[in-house]
Amino acid sequence: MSLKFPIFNLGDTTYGFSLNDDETFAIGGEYSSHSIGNCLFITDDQGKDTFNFNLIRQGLTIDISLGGESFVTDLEDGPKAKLVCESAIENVIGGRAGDTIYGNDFGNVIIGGLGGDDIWGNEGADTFVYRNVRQSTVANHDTIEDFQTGLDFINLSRVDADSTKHGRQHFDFIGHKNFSHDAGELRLTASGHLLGDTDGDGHADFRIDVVGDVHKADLLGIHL
Ligand SMILES: [Ca+2]
Ligand SMILES: [Ca+2]
Ligand SMILES: [Ca+2]
Ligand SMILES: [Ca+2]
Repeated sequence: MSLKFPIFNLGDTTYGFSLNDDETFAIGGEYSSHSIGNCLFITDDQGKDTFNFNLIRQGLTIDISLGGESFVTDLEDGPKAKLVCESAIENVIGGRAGDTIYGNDFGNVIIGGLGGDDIWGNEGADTFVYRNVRQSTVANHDTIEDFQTGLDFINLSRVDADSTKHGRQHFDFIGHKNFSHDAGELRLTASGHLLGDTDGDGHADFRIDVVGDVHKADLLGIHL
């Protein structure tokens, strides 16, 4: 039994989701509904649209491909509700725990959020956006599973790379060199680990694992 709940929206729409008392998905804000059964279909062919899960504290599987399903992955009895994409959603903001995120064939903007996220951009020119170093720490790092150099980007322009100075500083990219105890250095290991030292102690505080070739030209918002 699933409830069909089509929503047609012109323009750029952000769909925000939260969990209600029954731990089922509910759409927040003006789309709020607490009577959703176990399945919510999103139909939205217009504009650049975003699924925003940043209020969700449980791990999610998020799939914005056509027919893709999104649901909380760590509920004890399995997903009690899910979202189904019936048309193009362009962008994703993940939840606060470790999520598995699948983009679609369009160019997507994907923010994994807190937690160690496994992210696939799929086809199209995708941009993986980081807003602070807490989004991908050494202990809980993201993995970008299908990076395409020259097509996809990792955008670090909003990250404060130096915790020893006021305001926001961009990372200084040092290639394959070792850290020199200078806060704000970003290095790339031979195995595709992007490592950032934000406090200058010579140890990484920020880490993104990238599967596939990645070069400095693929990184936005850093000093080369
Ligand atoms: Ca894509
Ligand atoms: Ca996350
Ligand atoms: Ca993350
Ligand atoms: Ca700073």
